[in-house]
Amino acid sequence: MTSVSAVLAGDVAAGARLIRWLEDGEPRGRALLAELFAHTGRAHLVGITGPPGAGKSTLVDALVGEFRRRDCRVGVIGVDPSSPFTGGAILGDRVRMQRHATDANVFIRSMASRGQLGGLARSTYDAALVMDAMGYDPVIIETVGVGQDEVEIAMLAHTTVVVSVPGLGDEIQAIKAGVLEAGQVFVLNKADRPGADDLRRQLELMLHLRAHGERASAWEPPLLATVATRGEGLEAVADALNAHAAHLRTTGQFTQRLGERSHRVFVAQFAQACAQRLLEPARLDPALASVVDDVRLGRVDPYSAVEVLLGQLAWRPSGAPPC
Ligand SMILES: Nc1nc2c(ncn2[C@@H]2O[C@H](COP(=O)(O)OP(=O)(O)O)[C@@H](O)[C@H]2O)c(=O)[nH]1
Ligand SMILES: [Mg+2]
Repeated sequence: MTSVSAVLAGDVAAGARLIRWLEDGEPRGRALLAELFAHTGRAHLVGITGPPGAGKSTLVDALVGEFRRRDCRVGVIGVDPSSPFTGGAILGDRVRMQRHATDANVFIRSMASRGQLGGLARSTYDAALVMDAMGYDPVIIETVGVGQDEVEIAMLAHTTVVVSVPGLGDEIQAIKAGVLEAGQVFVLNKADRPGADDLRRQLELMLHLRAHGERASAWEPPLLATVATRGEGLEAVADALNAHAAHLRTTGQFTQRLGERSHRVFVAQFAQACAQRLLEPARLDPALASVVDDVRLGRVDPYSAVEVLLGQLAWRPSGAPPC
Protein backbone atom coordinates (compact mmCIF):
# COMPACT_ATOMS: atom_id res chain seq x y z
CA MET A 1 0.00 0.00 0.00
CA THR A 2 1.48 3.30 -1.03
CA SER A 3 -0.58 5.98 0.64
CA VAL A 4 0.07 9.29 2.34
CA SER A 5 -0.47 7.73 5.75
CA ALA A 6 1.89 4.83 5.01
CA VAL A 7 4.69 7.19 3.98
CA LEU A 8 4.05 9.48 6.95
CA ALA A 9 4.15 6.46 9.26
CA GLY A 10 7.63 5.74 7.93
CA ASP A 11 6.70 2.59 5.98
CA VAL A 12 9.96 1.80 4.20
CA ALA A 13 8.38 -0.13 1.32
CA ALA A 14 5.90 2.69 0.67
CA GLY A 15 8.66 5.32 0.80
CA ALA A 16 10.90 3.35 -1.54
CA ARG A 17 8.06 2.86 -4.02
CA LEU A 18 7.20 6.55 -3.99
CA ILE A 19 10.83 7.51 -4.63
CA ARG A 20 10.88 5.11 -7.60
CA TRP A 21 7.64 6.55 -9.01
CA LEU A 22 9.08 10.05 -8.74
CA GLU A 23 12.28 8.96 -10.46
CA ASP A 24 10.24 7.47 -13.29
CA GLY A 25 8.12 10.62 -13.55
CA GLU A 26 4.91 8.73 -12.80
CA PRO A 27 1.87 11.01 -12.24
CA ARG A 28 0.71 9.04 -9.17
CA GLY A 29 4.10 9.83 -7.58
CA ARG A 30 3.61 13.56 -8.14
CA ALA A 31 0.04 13.40 -6.80
CA LEU A 32 1.21 11.70 -3.61
CA LEU A 33 4.08 14.15 -3.19
CA ALA A 34 1.66 17.08 -3.46
CA GLU A 35 -0.27 15.67 -0.51
CA LEU A 36 2.87 14.97 1.48
CA PHE A 37 4.45 18.34 0.91
CA ALA A 38 2.74 19.97 3.90
CA HIS A 39 4.49 17.42 6.11
CA THR A 40 8.00 18.28 4.92
CA GLY A 41 10.44 20.94 6.04
CA ARG A 42 11.54 19.36 9.30
CA ALA A 43 14.61 17.37 8.28
CA HIS A 44 18.10 18.80 8.34
CA LEU A 45 19.57 18.12 4.90
CA VAL A 46 23.29 17.50 4.93
CA GLY A 47 25.32 17.31 1.72
CA ILE A 48 28.68 15.54 1.80
CA THR A 49 30.98 16.31 -1.09
CA GLY A 50 34.60 15.68 -1.96
CA PRO A 51 36.76 13.89 -4.52
CA PRO A 52 36.30 10.16 -5.22
CA GLY A 53 38.14 8.04 -2.69
CA ALA A 54 38.12 10.75 -0.01
CA GLY A 55 36.27 8.41 2.30
CA LYS A 56 32.84 10.03 2.01
CA SER A 57 30.92 6.75 2.17
CA THR A 58 33.00 5.56 5.11
CA LEU A 59 32.37 8.89 6.78
CA VAL A 60 28.63 8.74 6.13
CA ASP A 61 28.51 5.21 7.54
CA ALA A 62 30.31 6.35 10.71
CA LEU A 63 28.12 9.45 10.92
CA VAL A 64 24.99 7.31 10.69
CA GLY A 65 26.35 5.30 13.63
CA GLU A 66 26.96 8.50 15.59
CA PHE A 67 23.45 9.85 14.93
CA ARG A 68 21.92 6.49 15.80
CA ARG A 69 23.68 6.67 19.17
CA ARG A 70 21.86 9.98 19.58
CA ASP A 71 18.57 8.26 18.78
CA CYS A 72 18.03 10.01 15.46
CA ARG A 73 16.36 8.29 12.52
CA VAL A 74 18.74 8.84 9.62
CA GLY A 75 18.11 9.02 5.87
CA VAL A 76 20.97 8.51 3.42
CA ILE A 77 20.95 9.33 -0.29
CA GLY A 78 23.92 8.13 -2.31
CA VAL A 79 24.44 10.06 -5.52
CA ASP A 80 26.97 8.60 -7.87
CA PRO A 81 26.96 9.81 -11.46
CA SER A 82 29.45 7.15 -12.50
CA SER A 83 27.20 4.28 -11.51
CA PRO A 84 25.47 3.77 -14.89
CA PHE A 85 28.88 2.96 -16.34
CA THR A 86 30.50 0.93 -13.62
CA GLY A 87 27.87 0.02 -11.06
CA GLY A 88 30.82 -0.57 -8.77
CA ALA A 89 30.78 2.46 -6.56
CA ILE A 90 27.19 2.13 -5.47
CA LEU A 91 27.60 -1.57 -4.87
CA GLY A 92 30.61 -0.76 -2.71
CA ASP A 93 28.59 1.81 -0.79
CA ARG A 94 25.79 -0.71 -0.23
CA VAL A 95 28.25 -3.19 1.22
CA ARG A 96 29.78 -0.48 3.38
CA MET A 97 26.35 0.48 4.69
CA GLN A 98 25.45 -3.14 5.39
CA ARG A 99 25.70 -2.83 9.14
CA HIS A 100 22.83 -0.34 9.03
CA ALA A 101 20.81 -2.33 6.50
CA THR A 102 18.71 -4.14 9.07
CA ASP A 103 18.13 -1.03 11.17
CA ALA A 104 14.59 0.24 10.50
CA ASN A 105 15.67 3.68 11.67
CA VAL A 106 18.13 4.04 8.80
CA PHE A 107 16.80 4.47 5.26
CA ILE A 108 19.36 4.28 2.45
CA ARG A 109 18.68 4.97 -1.24
CA SER A 110 21.07 5.22 -4.16
CA MET A 111 20.23 7.57 -6.99
CA ALA A 112 21.54 6.94 -10.47
CA SER A 113 21.78 9.57 -13.16
CA ARG A 114 19.68 8.86 -16.23
CA GLY A 115 21.94 11.09 -18.24
CA GLN A 116 19.49 13.95 -18.05
CA LEU A 117 21.02 17.29 -17.15
CA GLY A 118 19.76 18.35 -13.77
CA GLY A 119 17.99 15.00 -13.41
CA LEU A 120 20.12 13.96 -10.48
CA ALA A 121 19.47 17.19 -8.64
CA ARG A 122 15.73 16.71 -9.05
CA SER A 123 15.61 13.07 -7.99
CA THR A 124 17.75 13.92 -5.00
CA TYR A 125 15.37 16.73 -4.08
CA ASP A 126 12.40 14.36 -4.41
CA ALA A 127 14.00 11.59 -2.37
CA ALA A 128 14.98 14.05 0.36
CA LEU A 129 11.38 15.30 0.53
CA VAL A 130 10.05 11.76 0.89
CA MET A 131 12.55 10.92 3.64
CA ASP A 132 11.72 14.21 5.35
CA ALA A 133 7.99 13.32 5.30
CA MET A 134 8.86 9.84 6.62
CA GLY A 135 10.40 11.47 9.67
CA TYR A 136 14.09 10.90 8.96
CA ASP A 137 16.29 13.63 10.37
CA PRO A 138 19.01 14.27 9.37
CA VAL A 139 18.99 13.27 5.72
CA ILE A 140 22.56 12.85 4.52
CA ILE A 141 23.32 13.17 0.80
CA GLU A 142 26.64 11.84 -0.47
CA THR A 143 27.81 13.24 -3.77
CA VAL A 144 31.06 13.21 -5.73
CA GLY A 145 32.40 16.73 -5.86
CA VAL A 146 33.51 16.72 -9.46
CA GLY A 147 30.84 18.12 -11.76
CA GLN A 148 28.47 21.05 -11.80
CA ASP A 149 25.52 18.79 -11.07
CA GLU A 150 27.20 17.46 -7.95
CA VAL A 151 28.12 20.88 -6.62
CA GLU A 152 24.52 21.89 -7.27
CA ILE A 153 23.26 18.91 -5.26
CA ALA A 154 25.58 19.77 -2.40
CA MET A 155 24.33 23.34 -2.47
CA LEU A 156 20.75 22.15 -2.25
CA ALA A 157 21.38 20.98 1.30
CA HIS A 158 21.09 23.04 4.48
CA THR A 159 24.64 22.19 5.37
CA THR A 160 27.41 21.20 2.98
CA VAL A 161 30.33 19.20 4.32
CA VAL A 162 33.45 19.43 2.16
CA VAL A 163 35.74 16.43 2.62
CA SER A 164 39.45 16.75 1.83
CA VAL A 165 42.17 14.14 2.16
CA PRO A 166 45.94 14.28 2.08
CA GLY A 167 47.78 12.76 -0.83
CA LEU A 168 45.39 13.37 -3.70
CA GLY A 169 47.18 16.47 -4.90
CA ASP A 170 44.23 18.12 -6.56
CA GLU A 171 41.92 18.53 -3.57
CA ILE A 172 42.84 22.16 -3.09
CA GLN A 173 42.06 22.85 -6.74
CA ALA A 174 38.68 21.20 -6.40
CA ILE A 175 37.94 23.36 -3.39
CA LYS A 176 39.11 26.52 -5.13
CA ALA A 177 36.76 25.78 -8.00
CA GLY A 178 33.81 26.92 -5.93
CA VAL A 179 33.14 24.25 -3.35
CA LEU A 180 34.89 26.37 -0.74
CA GLU A 181 32.17 28.99 -0.95
CA ALA A 182 29.49 26.34 -0.61
CA GLY A 183 30.97 24.55 2.42
CA GLN A 184 29.84 25.18 6.00
CA VAL A 185 31.73 22.31 7.62
CA PHE A 186 35.17 21.18 6.47
CA VAL A 187 36.42 17.69 7.21
CA LEU A 188 39.98 16.60 6.82
CA ASN A 189 39.56 12.84 6.56
CA LYS A 190 42.36 10.24 6.59
CA ALA A 191 44.07 12.31 9.26
CA ASP A 192 46.12 9.17 9.91
CA ARG A 193 47.84 9.51 6.53
CA PRO A 194 51.07 11.38 5.72
CA GLY A 195 50.55 14.96 4.56
CA ALA A 196 47.61 15.61 6.89
CA ASP A 197 49.41 18.46 8.68
CA ASP A 198 50.32 20.19 5.41
CA LEU A 199 46.76 19.94 4.18
CA ARG A 200 45.44 21.27 7.48
CA ARG A 201 47.65 24.35 7.17
CA GLN A 202 46.50 24.96 3.58
CA LEU A 203 42.85 24.58 4.51
CA GLU A 204 43.22 26.83 7.53
CA LEU A 205 44.77 29.51 5.35
CA MET A 206 41.93 29.27 2.83
CA LEU A 207 39.27 29.40 5.51
CA HIS A 208 41.02 32.40 7.03
CA LEU A 209 41.01 34.19 3.67
CA ARG A 210 37.37 33.32 3.19
CA ALA A 211 36.41 34.56 6.68
CA HIS A 212 38.03 37.87 5.79
CA GLY A 213 35.46 38.55 3.14
CA GLU A 214 32.43 37.70 5.26
CA ARG A 215 30.26 39.50 7.77
CA ALA A 216 31.32 39.09 11.38
CA SER A 217 27.98 37.55 12.37
CA ALA A 218 28.17 34.84 9.70
CA TRP A 219 28.76 31.19 10.50
CA GLU A 220 32.40 30.34 10.94
CA PRO A 221 33.06 27.03 9.18
CA PRO A 222 34.92 24.61 11.44
CA LEU A 223 37.73 22.41 10.16
CA LEU A 224 37.55 18.95 11.72
CA ALA A 225 40.01 16.07 11.44
CA THR A 226 38.63 12.53 11.16
CA VAL A 227 39.76 8.97 10.65
CA ALA A 228 36.50 7.63 9.28
CA THR A 229 37.64 4.00 9.16
CA ARG A 230 38.14 4.08 12.93
CA GLY A 231 35.19 6.36 13.66
CA GLU A 232 37.52 9.01 15.08
CA GLY A 233 36.36 12.63 15.12
CA LEU A 234 32.78 11.80 14.17
CA GLU A 235 31.28 13.14 17.39
CA ALA A 236 32.70 16.56 16.57
CA VAL A 237 31.31 16.36 13.02
CA ALA A 238 27.82 15.49 14.31
CA ASP A 239 28.08 18.33 16.85
CA ALA A 240 29.10 20.78 14.11
CA LEU A 241 26.18 19.69 11.94
CA ASN A 242 23.73 20.19 14.80
CA ALA A 243 25.31 23.55 15.61
CA HIS A 244 24.91 24.69 12.01
CA ALA A 245 21.29 23.54 11.92
CA ALA A 246 20.67 25.51 15.12
CA HIS A 247 22.41 28.54 13.60
CA LEU A 248 20.19 28.33 10.52
CA ARG A 249 17.07 28.02 12.67
CA THR A 250 17.85 31.00 14.88
CA THR A 251 18.64 33.20 11.87
CA GLY A 252 15.55 32.12 9.95
CA GLN A 253 17.65 30.56 7.21
CA PHE A 254 16.48 26.99 7.77
CA THR A 255 13.15 27.44 6.00
CA GLN A 256 14.60 30.08 3.70
CA ARG A 257 17.08 27.56 2.31
CA LEU A 258 14.32 25.05 1.75
CA GLY A 259 12.41 27.69 -0.14
CA GLU A 260 15.41 28.47 -2.33
CA ARG A 261 15.78 24.78 -3.03
CA SER A 262 12.15 24.46 -4.09
CA HIS A 263 12.49 27.61 -6.19
CA ARG A 264 15.45 26.18 -8.13
CA VAL A 265 13.55 22.98 -8.83
CA PHE A 266 10.50 25.01 -9.85
CA VAL A 267 12.44 27.17 -12.31
CA ALA A 268 14.14 24.17 -13.90
CA GLN A 269 10.89 22.23 -14.11
CA PHE A 270 8.96 25.21 -15.48
CA ALA A 271 11.56 25.92 -18.16
CA GLN A 272 11.52 22.28 -19.23
CA ALA A 273 7.71 22.15 -19.33
CA CYS A 274 7.50 25.40 -21.31
CA ALA A 275 10.07 24.26 -23.83
CA GLN A 276 8.20 21.02 -24.35
CA ARG A 277 4.88 22.80 -24.81
CA LEU A 278 6.35 25.25 -27.28
CA LEU A 279 8.34 22.70 -29.24
CA GLU A 280 5.40 20.36 -29.71
CA PRO A 281 3.32 22.79 -31.86
CA ALA A 282 6.53 23.97 -33.53
CA ARG A 283 7.10 20.45 -34.76
CA LEU A 284 3.64 20.33 -36.34
CA ASP A 285 3.77 23.78 -37.92
CA PRO A 286 5.84 23.67 -41.15
CA ALA A 287 7.06 27.27 -40.81
CA LEU A 288 8.33 26.68 -37.28
CA ALA A 289 9.57 23.16 -37.95
CA SER A 290 11.87 24.53 -40.63
CA VAL A 291 13.66 26.63 -38.00
CA VAL A 292 14.25 23.53 -35.92
CA ASP A 293 15.42 21.66 -39.03
CA ASP A 294 17.78 24.51 -39.90
CA VAL A 295 19.55 24.00 -36.58
CA ARG A 296 19.90 20.26 -37.22
CA LEU A 297 21.27 20.87 -40.71
CA GLY A 298 23.74 23.46 -39.49
CA ARG A 299 22.16 26.29 -41.49
CA VAL A 300 21.67 28.50 -38.48
CA ASP A 301 23.28 28.76 -35.05
CA PRO A 302 21.14 27.61 -32.11
CA TYR A 303 20.97 31.04 -30.47
CA SER A 304 19.56 32.77 -33.56
CA ALA A 305 17.09 29.91 -33.95
CA VAL A 306 15.78 30.53 -30.42
CA GLU A 307 15.24 34.21 -31.25
CA VAL A 308 13.47 33.39 -34.53
CA LEU A 309 11.25 30.81 -32.88
CA LEU A 310 10.34 33.10 -29.98
CA GLY A 311 9.58 35.89 -32.43
CA GLN A 312 7.30 33.70 -34.49
CA LEU A 313 5.50 32.28 -31.50
CA ALA A 314 4.92 35.72 -30.01
CA TRP A 315 2.64 36.99 -32.81
CA ARG A 316 0.77 33.75 -33.39
CA PRO A 317 -2.94 34.52 -32.99
CA SER A 318 -3.74 31.16 -31.37
CA GLY A 319 -1.10 32.11 -28.84
CA ALA A 320 1.36 29.81 -27.24
CA PRO A 321 1.59 29.81 -23.46
CA PRO A 322 3.23 33.05 -22.34
CA CYS A 323 6.59 31.79 -21.19
N1 LIG B 1 43.64 5.42 6.09
C1 LIG B 1 42.37 5.79 5.97
N2 LIG B 1 41.61 5.26 4.99
C2 LIG B 1 40.32 5.65 4.90
C3 LIG B 1 39.75 6.59 5.80
N3 LIG B 1 38.47 6.79 5.44
C4 LIG B 1 38.23 6.02 4.36
N4 LIG B 1 39.35 5.32 4.03
C5 LIG B 1 39.49 4.37 2.92
O1 LIG B 1 39.45 5.09 1.69
C6 LIG B 1 38.87 4.29 0.66
C7 LIG B 1 37.76 5.05 -0.04
O2 LIG B 1 36.68 5.23 0.85
P1 LIG B 1 35.21 5.56 0.38
O3 LIG B 1 34.42 5.77 1.62
O4 LIG B 1 34.71 4.56 -0.59
O5 LIG B 1 35.45 6.93 -0.40
P2 LIG B 1 34.41 7.80 -1.30
O6 LIG B 1 34.72 7.48 -2.73
O7 LIG B 1 34.76 9.21 -0.99
O8 LIG B 1 33.03 7.42 -0.89
C8 LIG B 1 38.39 3.01 1.34
O9 LIG B 1 39.32 1.99 1.10
C9 LIG B 1 38.33 3.39 2.80
O10 LIG B 1 38.54 2.27 3.65
C10 LIG B 1 40.60 7.12 6.85
O11 LIG B 1 40.20 7.98 7.64
N5 LIG B 1 41.88 6.68 6.87
MG1 LIG C 1 31.29 6.85 -1.98
